[in-house]
Amino acid sequence: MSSKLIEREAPPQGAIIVHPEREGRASARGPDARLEEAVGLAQALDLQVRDALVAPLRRMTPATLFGKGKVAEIADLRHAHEADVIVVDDALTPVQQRNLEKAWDAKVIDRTGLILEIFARRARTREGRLQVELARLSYERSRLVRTWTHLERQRGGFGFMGGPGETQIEADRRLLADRIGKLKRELAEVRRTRNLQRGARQRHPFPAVALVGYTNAGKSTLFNRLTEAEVLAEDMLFATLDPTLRMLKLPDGRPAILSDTVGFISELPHELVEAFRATLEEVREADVILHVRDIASEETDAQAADVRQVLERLGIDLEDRKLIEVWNKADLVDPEHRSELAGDARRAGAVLVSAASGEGCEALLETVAALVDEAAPVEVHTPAGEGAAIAWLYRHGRVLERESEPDGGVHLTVKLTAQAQGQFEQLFPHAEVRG
Ligand SMILES: Nc1nc2c(ncn2[C@@H]2O[C@H](COP(=O)(O)OP(=O)(O)O)[C@@H](O)[C@H]2O)c(=O)[nH]1
Ligand SMILES: [Mg+2]
Repeated sequence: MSSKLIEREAPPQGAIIVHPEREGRASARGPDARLEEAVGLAQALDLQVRDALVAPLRRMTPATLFGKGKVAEIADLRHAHEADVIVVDDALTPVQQRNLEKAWDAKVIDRTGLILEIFARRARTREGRLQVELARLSYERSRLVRTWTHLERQRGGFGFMGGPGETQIEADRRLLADRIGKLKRELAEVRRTRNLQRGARQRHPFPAVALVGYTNAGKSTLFNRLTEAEVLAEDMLFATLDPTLRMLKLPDGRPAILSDTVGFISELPHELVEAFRATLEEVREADVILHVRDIASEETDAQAADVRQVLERLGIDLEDRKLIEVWNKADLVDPEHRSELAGDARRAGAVLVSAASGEGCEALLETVAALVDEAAPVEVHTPAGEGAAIAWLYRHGRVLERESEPDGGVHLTVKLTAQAQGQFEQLFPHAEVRG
């Protein structure tokens, strides 16, 4: 059995990406756009893409998917580029995968395998990790079943003839079935306690901002750009846990938490839908969602429609959500088109930025701050000697006014998120809070 996915070996470096173009495929996107997406996915795995090509499939070749000529051509490319891995952006049968690995003398990953690997790296919650592992094992199991059927057919269809190969596969299948059963029970257990975990996560009283959008839209670049100014002490909290969560300083000085997410993927293999949902848990809980779009792409409208649909399917109500469209890659738009686009963005309530150059990012942060700010200020009275309470308010909210009173108490007018207010009231029961 192919256990590469389960072992999670470190990914090889150099890669060649091949998008098989099937004739008559009902796809909303052209082959070049799909190839570009596959390249983005490979980069998300830190693969170094050395070459990328669309390979038209003219006739059925069950053993290797591609015809002889194409297999030889890719073998040459693989040697010329010294690539360690070939990504085939489609579903491969286990037999095809094995044959191609032999023909190319390289590791071969298909589309499902690639996406699974990305999800595995990005799953944040325990539930997310279990969900992804379950999808991985189910993927492995489907490969075993197909391999087994294949062997059976080779022997003329007499399954009862047995043999060492079959015994091994049977054992592997049992092992997988056991692990899948165990995972499902764990998952059920985690779900039961999920509400507890949610409560725990809300303990940090900062507003949460989540980046969503298509693969390649520029989420990670924007994530780095928006949080580059300084690495805050609070980052230490997340650093060891999660490289995709970072503190963000809003222009008015308040902190927020920014999360980078797995990108949306066109035509997500159906067996990965649950795992995908699980990796997007934090989007459901965000105060503000930034929908990052590659505005320079020809596919930008189709992609945006897909993203909205996925968010809706996740149960995220876009009507009363605080969602900002971020039109990224403004630097790639030609100059005469640019002012028109800026006008369109204004009318659509979107913010035009370039994560690469930093243009528009300050305006974006202002927009985020304004959205996070909508709660009315609260009046807080702290009795004498509650210096810690005052310091806490400065750290977690925005103090608009401060007045010392004759009895040594302090009166403050503060903007706080609902979570922060709740936590403050728990931590400092002697303070008086009026909304
Ligand atoms: N020209 C330009 N390229 C960008 C910009 N933002 C991101 N990119 C590039 O787009 C590609 C995908 O970016 P990445 O942040 O990885 O996208 P993600 O998949 O959404 O996280 C990378 O090659 C980035 O360098 C931008 O504002 N302008
Ligand atoms: Mg990214």
